[in-house]
Amino acid sequence: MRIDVISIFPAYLDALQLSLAGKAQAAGLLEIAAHDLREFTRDKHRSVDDTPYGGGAGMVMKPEPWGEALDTVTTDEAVIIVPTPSGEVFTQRTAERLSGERHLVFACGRYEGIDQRVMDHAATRWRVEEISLGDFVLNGGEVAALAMIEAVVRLIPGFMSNPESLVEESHGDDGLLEYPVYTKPASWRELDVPDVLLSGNHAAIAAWRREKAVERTQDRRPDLTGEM
Ligand code: 6GU
Repeated sequence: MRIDVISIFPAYLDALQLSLAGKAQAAGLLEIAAHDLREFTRDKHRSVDDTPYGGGAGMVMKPEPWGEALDTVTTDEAVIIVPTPSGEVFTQRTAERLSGERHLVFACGRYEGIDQRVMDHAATRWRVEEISLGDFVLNGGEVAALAMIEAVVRLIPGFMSNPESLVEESHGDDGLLEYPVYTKPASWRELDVPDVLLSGNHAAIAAWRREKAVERTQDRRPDLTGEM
């Protein structure tokens, strides 16, 4: 997979050289490049924003640099992802779908957002998705892009050193949150690991884990259980 990120703060994406994405790049499964939006300006002040038509607070990102940047980095097979709190909500299903793509371009806006014509024009040439991480507001799309990239990249076939760990995790196919996990020592600060996990009875362990996953989901995320 190839991932390009366009931002006025490309240094945010330095974190991708660490950990998961760093390993995937080293293994040749992934190529990530961050681009500075200001490199695509043509005026001497390298300006990327201006006041909103219709008035209101804040600034809006100008269309011209975005047009130039997307024309430069986007290939025919690419999907353009625009992180925005007004997008469709990103879920594990989104991550799974995107992990099968060959090229993702993240267009990270700041301020009050990007001139809508950028997305409208891009949508005439490429697939474009405006995606949100949830119901809260970040100052820009960079941190959201980092989160989405990590969620996608760990699903690329051949990427995880232990792919079994993908089978049983929160937001997996059973729609349940992950059960609680424990490791040694069996007793710590007078708290004991549940006996069943030490029993060696695999059927009993599976049943206990399922019960805890259901309890936890009902308690923390009743919206996932179908009943609100
Ligand atoms: Cl994707 N972007 C921004 N700026 N804020 C957010 C978000 C995205 N998702 C939740 N809040």
